[in-house]
Amino acid sequence: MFSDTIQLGLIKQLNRELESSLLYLSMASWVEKIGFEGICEFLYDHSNEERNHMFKLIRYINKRNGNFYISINNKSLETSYSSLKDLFQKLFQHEKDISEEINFLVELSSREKDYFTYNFLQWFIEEQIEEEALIKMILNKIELIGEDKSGLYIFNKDIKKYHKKN
Ligand code: OFO
Repeated sequence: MFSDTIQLGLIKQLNRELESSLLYLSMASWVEKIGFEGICEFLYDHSNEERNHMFKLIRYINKRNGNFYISINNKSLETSYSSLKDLFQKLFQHEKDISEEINFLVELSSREKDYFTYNFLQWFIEEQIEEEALIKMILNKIELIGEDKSGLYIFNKDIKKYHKKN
């Protein structure tokens, strides 16, 4: 049974995925302006991935014959960061928050005995494990490189190999 509680939880999540997509977009744009085209491409690609996550949720709700809405409030996203490290720290925290929200939804679907949704959400669990690990790995590298300009130059080229294709 596709309860209102589950439907509302999924709607909140799809709006969070949209927010994630816009967050990655604003970060990519900031990075583009400071001249790291490799890191910027990574973030632009990831913005599209987040949009696909939103899409998955929308299509699932439709399959269950539910309804959804997109909620765009007037919240403005940060568009400037003090450093790449600052940006990736914020991104890592964001991904950890999203993971908690997905965990909550899994728990909710189990409580509501909605095993279709429980099963559907397993993909998101796997995805969050990967995303947290990926962003943490990038953050670690950036912390290691520090202010070393040649290190950042090489990393900006290397990041291409971390692009995920979903
Ligand atoms: Fe949708 O996975 Fe990141 O936020």
